[in-house]
Amino acid sequence: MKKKTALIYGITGQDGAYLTKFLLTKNYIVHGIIRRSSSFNTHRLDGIYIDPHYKTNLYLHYGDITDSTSVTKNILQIKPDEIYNLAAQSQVRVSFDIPEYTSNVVALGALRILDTIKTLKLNKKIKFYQAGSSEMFGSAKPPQNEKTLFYPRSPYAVAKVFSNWITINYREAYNIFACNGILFNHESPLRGETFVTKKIVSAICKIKENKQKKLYLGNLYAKRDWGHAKDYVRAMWMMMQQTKPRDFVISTGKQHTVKEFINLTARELKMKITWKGKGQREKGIWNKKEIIAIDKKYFRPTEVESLRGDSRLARKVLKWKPSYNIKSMIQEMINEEYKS
Ligand code: NAP
Ligand code: F7E
Repeated sequence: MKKKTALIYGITGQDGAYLTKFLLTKNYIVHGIIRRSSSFNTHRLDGIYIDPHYKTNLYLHYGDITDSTSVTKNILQIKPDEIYNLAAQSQVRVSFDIPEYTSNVVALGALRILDTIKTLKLNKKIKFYQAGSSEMFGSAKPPQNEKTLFYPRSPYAVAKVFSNWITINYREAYNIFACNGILFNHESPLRGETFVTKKIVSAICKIKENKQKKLYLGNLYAKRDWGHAKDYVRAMWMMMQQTKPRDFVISTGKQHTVKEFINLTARELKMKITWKGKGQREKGIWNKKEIIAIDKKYFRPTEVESLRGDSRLARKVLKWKPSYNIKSMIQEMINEEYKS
């Protein structure tokens, strides 16, 4: 049987790396777009990438989703069966500092790919996956599902709402197999260092080993529905194997505060943190030392307070369910932290 070809935008990110690994095990030929950078940005693909002088099913190409000519050229040359658009300036806090750039990548990036599929008349050939986000729900009350109205609370989330709707519009207007995965937060050892779970696990491990003194955080009371990236990329692929394109929420259905995540991490490390003070004076104490403090620079101008997904549709139609829970995910993140 002819091998399927996938093209991944955002291949160097957390999800890109897990999806690449997953698709290679499914016997795909995988192409990924990387950005030119003055320092290496492909470390997550270490151990997966093979020099194309040898036998490999993974190929990397330079490009940028803000650059239409490269989008058109790469899609025309590769003519993949499936495109996964995972490219994003994905840091919500940073999107308040660089809103225009964030919108260009996140909102218009999706449009550039979709319009290329349409213009090149590849709508019968290419299936398109758009990385939607629970951030689009913003202030909407949990549990959030496919029918919940969006109320985005950051430039990042507003841009994701555009990419969500432009995907639906191109699906309806041009008969493209295009679907949105509305994924809740998902984490892993490959998570970017500035996201709260990775920042917490990494810091608490270092504090225990006396390699770091203190961890500074923002809002400890935001609630998130945290799953594992490995489970979530499998869901992306499952959506693309359907006969009809449809949008799906992917979530665990369980919710924890940032503070609970800290306590769970500490418990796995056999550390007991006690908490003192309130608001910006709240502190976490371990071994009589103040190891956690609040820094207001990590607060957002508008916060998303409470996310908990209802993924019953995906569980029913895709037969998807997560294999990790928060405890096993934290354990894996801790184990990998000690290996690095
Ligand atoms: P990530 O680790 O931040 O990776 C983002 C990827 O996008 C990187 O490969 C990055 O390349 C690439 N990228 C950024 N700007 C680009 C541009 N102008 N042109 C081409 N590529 C560009 O994000 P992730 O956690 O893997 O998430 C994957 C996608 O899912 C993102 O769209 C994110 O917004 C969305 N999402 C994530 C979560 C989550 O909890 N992780 C939940 C819902 C939705 P460099 O390596 O060169 O920077
Ligand atoms: O923040 C709070 C912060 O940056 C989670 C992205 O992948 O998931 C991610 O967005 C919560 C927020 O993720 C710190 O205020 C407290 O309430 O890990 P995060 P996020 O903003 O939920 C969604 C689904 C995406 O789509 C995004 O691309 O934790 N928080 N103190 C902190 N957050 C950070 N980053 N750093 C802190 O010091």
